[in-house]
Amino acid sequence: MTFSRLFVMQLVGIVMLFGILASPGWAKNHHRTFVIQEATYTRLCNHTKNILTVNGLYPGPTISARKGDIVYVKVINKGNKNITIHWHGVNQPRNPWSDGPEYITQCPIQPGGNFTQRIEFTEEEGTLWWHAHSEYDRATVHGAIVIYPKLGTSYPFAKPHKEFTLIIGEWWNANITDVYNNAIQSGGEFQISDINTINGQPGDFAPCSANDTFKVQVVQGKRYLLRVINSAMNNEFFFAVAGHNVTVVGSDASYTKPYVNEYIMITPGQTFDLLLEANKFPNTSAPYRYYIKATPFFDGSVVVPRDPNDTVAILEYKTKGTTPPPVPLFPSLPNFPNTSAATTFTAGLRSLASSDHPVHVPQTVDVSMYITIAVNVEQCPNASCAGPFGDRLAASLNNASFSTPQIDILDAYYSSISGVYSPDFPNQPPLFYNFTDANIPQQLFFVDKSTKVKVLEYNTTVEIVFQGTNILGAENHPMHLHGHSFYVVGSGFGNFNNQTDPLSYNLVDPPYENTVGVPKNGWTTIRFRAANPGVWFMHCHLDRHMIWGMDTVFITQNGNRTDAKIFPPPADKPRC
Ligand SMILES: *[C@@H]1O[C@H](CO)[C@@H](O)[C@H](O)[C@H]1NC(C)=O
Ligand SMILES: *[C@@H]1O[C@H](CO)[C@@H](O)[C@H](O)[C@H]1NC(C)=O
Ligand SMILES: *[C@@H]1O[C@H](CO)[C@@H](O)[C@H](O)[C@H]1NC(C)=O
Ligand SMILES: *[C@@H]1O[C@H](CO)[C@@H](O)[C@H](O)[C@H]1NC(C)=O
Ligand SMILES: *[C@@H]1O[C@H](CO)[C@@H](O)[C@H](O)[C@H]1NC(C)=O
Ligand SMILES: *[C@@H]1O[C@H](CO)[C@@H](O)[C@H](O)[C@H]1NC(C)=O
Ligand SMILES: *[C@@H]1O[C@H](CO)[C@@H](O)[C@H](O)[C@H]1NC(C)=O
Ligand SMILES: *[C@@H]1O[C@H](CO)[C@@H](O)[C@H](O)[C@H]1NC(C)=O
Ligand SMILES: *[C@@H]1O[C@H](CO)[C@@H](O)[C@H](O)[C@H]1NC(C)=O
Ligand SMILES: *[C@@H]1O[C@H](CO)[C@@H](O)[C@H](O)[C@H]1NC(C)=O
Ligand SMILES: *[C@@H]1O[C@H](CO)[C@@H](O)[C@H](O)[C@H]1NC(C)=O
Ligand SMILES: CC(=O)N[C@H]1CO[C@H](CO)[C@@H](O)[C@@H]1O
Ligand SMILES: [Cu+2]
Repeated sequence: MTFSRLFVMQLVGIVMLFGILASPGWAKNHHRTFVIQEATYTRLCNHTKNILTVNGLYPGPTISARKGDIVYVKVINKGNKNITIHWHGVNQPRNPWSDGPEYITQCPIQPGGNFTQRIEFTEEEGTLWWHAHSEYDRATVHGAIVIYPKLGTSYPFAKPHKEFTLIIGEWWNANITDVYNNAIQSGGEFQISDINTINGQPGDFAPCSANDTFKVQVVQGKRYLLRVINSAMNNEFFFAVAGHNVTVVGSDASYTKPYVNEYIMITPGQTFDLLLEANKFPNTSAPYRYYIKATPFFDGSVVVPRDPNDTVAILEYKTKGTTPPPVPLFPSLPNFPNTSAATTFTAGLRSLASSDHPVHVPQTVDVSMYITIAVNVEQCPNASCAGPFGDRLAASLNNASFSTPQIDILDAYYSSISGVYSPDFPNQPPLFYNFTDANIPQQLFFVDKSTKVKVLEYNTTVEIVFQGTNILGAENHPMHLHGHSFYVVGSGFGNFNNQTDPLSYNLVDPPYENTVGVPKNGWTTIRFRAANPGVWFMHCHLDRHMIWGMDTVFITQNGNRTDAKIFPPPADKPRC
């Protein structure tokens, strides 16, 4: 028996292969079924345990489509708990109903229930992913989304010989529902994962994983596309392939200018499309196997519990004739706290900005927001919680710590149900001080819960300056916006200076992303046009920060034209 000895991994391979082979025959609109169910896995050699899955697969099935397609996914909950599914990075124009975050755009699908979600790929092209958006379920309930160019169009780079999807994840030996419930009940930290994985496998240094370590098999002289997804709950990663540079050609399903690197840094929620030239064999003095390695990046100013384990896959040249000795070679990756290595990589990303793939960067701003990001505490009666000072861990945006309501905000908005949320999320923090100071006064640590949303008029342009703070420790926060990608026009360290920092904005070819890392004790500016009417969650993609309240919601109102209004709700929308 081996670590998650997954006969199902082979199934995933077959499904993916079938997807690619079958691609010319796809209907423009197609249907998939996702059955939420527990499946039994053997892990760490000897133990078997159940995990929640889609269709018994871990990672779950890949959704393949072309730009312009609509995929209907019937999600049937045969598990024993509430669940929702989110299509991460898909804009879902006018259709927040299918977006998925629990109690934001829908009530959960209860055990025995089902819900058919409509996923329309309008501007996305490249790699995205789907995942559960309820409690801590996405730890095991996630999979890839691959969006190919429309028929008759092609990649803006030479067609790769073959493609591979690499999903980086975190594995818990524990029951995920227990991990979630324990943290919620105690008010303290979440139990950390036991090991990090690539396509469900930690790699051949972990006990019993050797035979199942994921292999990328290549042929000398060919070019490959690696679709890399970070599905981890809390870990950001440096990622590299030994002996080979990678060329970034896409991020978050948007093409980039080709960008050659020895490594990448990828936050939870992000995806990168990488070209790899298999140019190292034959050369009998060179090894024919190279390690693909992801190592956690963490530069926090205070020590928080984290899973430090590296995870590996293998790049293997298919040999002809004599087989050279298998001498695996490791990539050299930046050390875990290397902020400048992370920043250097991120700062080099540029949109392709070609005539076929143009950018539409808002040059003027209608709504300007300055949003501070913080990890906080919430007062706990009798100091009986497991967080700092006996209080409950919390997190906030502009000092508002988001509390998830009992019925979904979309329903409350659409049906004018009052008392569910308040439309007063502020455009700036209640107090200005040195946000990155080493000694922030303790009274600023505390926050209260509320459900504040920001209402936007249709078609307004929005600029958000995210400001990292040093409350209870600074770190890189991957901020994710539903319903839109945004242009990342600037980033820097320290307090944002509203006089000088805008002078450095890139309004020509900034990267177009759905998740951006706001650097430790630094700031990041994004711009987008609010032309997607609906209710859209915005949150840190470190799951425990999201759960602690590092979130808000944008409600974009309908426009005047009939094609600028939210679709009517689907009849099978889950009820609370
Ligand atoms: C698996 O079980 C066998 C016998 O029960 C034991 O000797 C071995 O150490 C176990 N291996 C691991 C990795 O736990
Ligand atoms: C986790 O434990 C709960 C009971 O505490 C159980 O109902 C559930 O099936 C378990 N989940 C998995 C995936 O094993
Ligand atoms: C989906 O839910 C509807 C309404 O409860 C029910 O009639 C139908 O049988 C369910 N379908 C499946 C496949 O579970
Ligand atoms: C790996 O496979 C080899 C050959 O099939 C087998 O002898 C060995 O026991 C396997 N190792 C593990 C950890 O499953
Ligand atoms: C990778 O790129 C760097 C800088 O562009 C270069 O110095 C290095 O030789 C390249 N490495 C390989 C293996 O091509
Ligand atoms: C073969 O590989 C070795 C080790 O990577 C390298 O030093 C040598 O230059 C390579 N030779 C050729 C012809 O590429
Ligand atoms: C803010 O605090 C940081 C860290 O203590 C310090 O380096 C910086 O000079 C301070 N900035 C201002 C404007 O006081
Ligand atoms: C949105 O605003 C832009 C710029 O003001 C304008 O060109 C465009 O027509 C507007 N779109 C809609 C749908 O109103
Ligand atoms: C610029 O920042 C200062 C604080 O540094 C603040 O008082 C002022 O209101 C800001 N101006 C604008 C236009 O946001
Ligand atoms: C909708 O029409 C009204 C009345 O003509 C106008 O005042 C308003 O600005 C329009 N709203 C948008 C978002 O275009
Ligand atoms: C499942 O969802 C329903 C509907 O929102 C809710 O009433 C119920 O409390 C949820 N169950 C759990 C265990 O959270
Ligand atoms: C399987 C494995 O190697 N797990 C390691 C992950 O990291 C922790 C902390 O260093 C180790 O204790 C585990 O052994
Ligand atoms: Cu965060």
